Order: sequence, then C-alpha cells, then structure tokens
Amino acid sequence: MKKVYTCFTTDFIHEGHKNIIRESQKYGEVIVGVLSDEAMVRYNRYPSISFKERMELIKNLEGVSDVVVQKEVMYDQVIKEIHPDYVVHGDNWLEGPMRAIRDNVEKLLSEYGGKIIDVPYTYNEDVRRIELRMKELMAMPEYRRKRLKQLINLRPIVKAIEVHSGLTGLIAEKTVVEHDGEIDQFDAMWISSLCDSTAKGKPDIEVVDMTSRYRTIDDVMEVTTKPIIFDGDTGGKTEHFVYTVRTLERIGVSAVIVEDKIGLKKNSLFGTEVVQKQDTIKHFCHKISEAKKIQLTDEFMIIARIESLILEQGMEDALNRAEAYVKAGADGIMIHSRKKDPAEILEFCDRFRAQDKTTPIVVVPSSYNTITEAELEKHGVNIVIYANQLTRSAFPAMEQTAKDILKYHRAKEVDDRLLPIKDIITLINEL
Ligand code: SPV
Ligand code: MG
Repeated sequence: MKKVYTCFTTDFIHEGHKNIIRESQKYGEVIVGVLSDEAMVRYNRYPSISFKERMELIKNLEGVSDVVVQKEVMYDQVIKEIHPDYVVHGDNWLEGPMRAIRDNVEKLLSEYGGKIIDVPYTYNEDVRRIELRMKELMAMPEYRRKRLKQLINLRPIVKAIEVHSGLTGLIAEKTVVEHDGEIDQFDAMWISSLCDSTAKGKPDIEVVDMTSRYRTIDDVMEVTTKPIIFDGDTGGKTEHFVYTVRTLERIGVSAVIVEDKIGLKKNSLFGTEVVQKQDTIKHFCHKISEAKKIQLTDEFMIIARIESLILEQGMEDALNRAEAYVKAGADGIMIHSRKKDPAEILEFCDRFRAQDKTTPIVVVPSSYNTITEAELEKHGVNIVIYANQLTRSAFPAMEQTAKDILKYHRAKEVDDRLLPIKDIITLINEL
C-alpha cells in the first residue's frame, strides 16, 4: 500500500479537511501530520486546544490510519522519516508565501520520485464561517491576553512591531514574507506612545490621555488577533496606574511597559539633551507592587523599563534597578539605550542573565539597529520591539506625495508609487 502524507494546521475540522482525507485515501493509506504548537504559532495559527487534543481529534477522523507530529513548518524531517509516495495539500499553497512550503516539499519528493497532489481548496459558506470563527476566537480577551506569555515560551525571540491604528494593525497582523526558504511574520504588536502621539500630531509627553490611548487599542483590537504590548509611559501616579492596569488586563492587552521616569516625561531618544528625571528605586518599586496586587490573572505582564543608560546613570545603576524591580514583582525588564553601538545593551543582558536566568528581557533597537534578532537571542533577549519604523516610513512617503501633487498640479506623477485603487478598496475584508 502506498503512503500518503498530509499536514493539518487546525483545531476545527471542516468539510475542507474531510475532502483532503477523502482525496488522500484514493492514493493509499493516509498519515496525517499534526503541526506542533511551536510551528503553529510561527504561522499565526494559534491553537485553541492542546497539542494532545489536536492529535486525538485528527486520529479519530474517518480515513486516517496514523497521526504523527510535524515539528517544523517545512517538511524536511517528516519526509525523511515517512518517505511518503504522495503529499496532499489544498491548492491554496500554490500562491503567496505558502508557495515556499510547496517548493520545499517538491524538492524533497523529487529526490526519490514522490508526488504532490494539489486538491482544489474547499471554500463554501460553512468553511468560511468556521475560519472566521477561529479568527474571532483568537481576538477574544481571554485568548489574546495569554498569548504573549505563551509566545515567550514557544518562540526563540518574540518580534513586536509598532502599531497605532487599525491600518497599521492590519500590517502587523497580515504581513508574511518568504525569505531564504523560511516563512516569517511578526508575533506581537507594540502600541508606542511616540507613534500614538505622533499620529495625533502631539508630542510624546503623556499629553495624549488614557481614554484616547484606549481608543487606539480598540481600533487595533477590532481588526487583529496578535497580542498587544502597551507603552504605558511613566504610568503617572501610582493611584492612577492601578486603574490603567485593571483596564488593560480586562480588555485583553498582554503587557504594559512602565518606565522609571517621573514628572514631565520626554521621549527617551532625547536622552540627556532635555530635562528628564528618573524615579527613585523605592518609589518605582512601590508603583510596580501596587499594580501587581490589582492584577487578576496570571497572564498579564507588568514590565519595568529602566532608563539608567538613557539618562547616563551607569551600568551598575541599571543592574541594581533590574534586580529591585524584579523583587517588587515585575514580570519582565525592558532595557533601553540610544547609542548606535549595542555594546552597553549586550553587557546589561549578559550581566543580568548571569544573575537571573528567567525574567524576560525586552529591547528596542531603534538606535543600535545593526544588531540582528539572532544576536539578541544569544544574549538572552526574549522580546525585540521595532518601536517606530512604520510611522517613520509612512511620513516621508506621504510628504513626498503631497509635495509632488503641489509641484505638478495633478496626481498623475505620483500614481505609480501608490497602492492601486483596486487594492485599497479590497484591502479590508468585510464580515
Ligand atoms: C515608544 O515607542 O514610544 C517608546 C520607545 O517608548 S522610544 O521612543 O525609543 O522611547
Ligand atoms: Mg514611549
């Protein structure tokens, strides 16, 4: 009997999956690969049931003779082990970034004469409804909130990108690339105070109030499922910060990052060029511990941001603060620097990791942007935040367009760098 392999990335079975199994049965005995949690999150397919439950679910389907674990998005390992005569998949992998997976399978099968069977993708009302439901479920607060902690355990490094609107949220949610035979996307979103303020034409000095910041979160949440890390600035007064934590946790935000500055906050990238004051260790620890008492779930994270390097207070001060903030209950440490050279960040990470093996480290490589994710990971970093690049890329593009329309007294000259009208009207999916 010939061996037929197909891989499932789902925890809801619909007609499309049943059809794949029926088609597979025509060629031989059907072995189904169940994608591991680690591989599923790379795909932004977040499992709503455990891996064991997924194995059970698929094992019990009619026509399935065996189930195996597929640990990676790419098929190298399973094909090596199973040596299937056929690999069956929906024909939706013929286009877009999933094509890279098909190319990988084709190459592996060609080495011994195996074949791919592309089955026409089933897209009926029922399938559409189930897929929509899966997505909607992931947007619910109880699913979204816990995802950041889960991702820290499942991903070598969690990658977050700045968002400040529904549109930038969609970019963070949907952008997938295929590069060097790997598929990649962002894991999480950062609601930057700088970019949220800038989008409103305001300076980054906590002048955009919390009600307005919550509106931004809501706009993003409406159209996305990925976890949110909220830039809480200084958190304001402790008595106010506890309310912020309560709200963020309730609506499904995964983490707030609160920085140890006090009084009128200015953006960290100004460093010592403007007057900025760092809080005392005692006062800031009190802010953290009071907020931790308010928290209701184990899932929400309060991450303490250390401004010692920004304010040139030295490495020892940064490390002392890190230790104190963790003792006060902080669930993670963000260390910031505005140097072009990543040396001080890496020194901090190495020394912090020597004394604390587990507390997550968050970094924001805006200035020291030559460092790669892999290097940061080697130094114990858990979350990397690309804090402002979407805003900074949009602004020059919009300004140039405005200038050119003024120059040419018409819009024709700018047209070839614009998103086609057809694409902009179909960019947003209707329910
Ligand atoms: C932000 O994005 O608002 C930040 C990071 O807080 S930074 O702008 O570098 O201070
Ligand atoms: Mg900020």
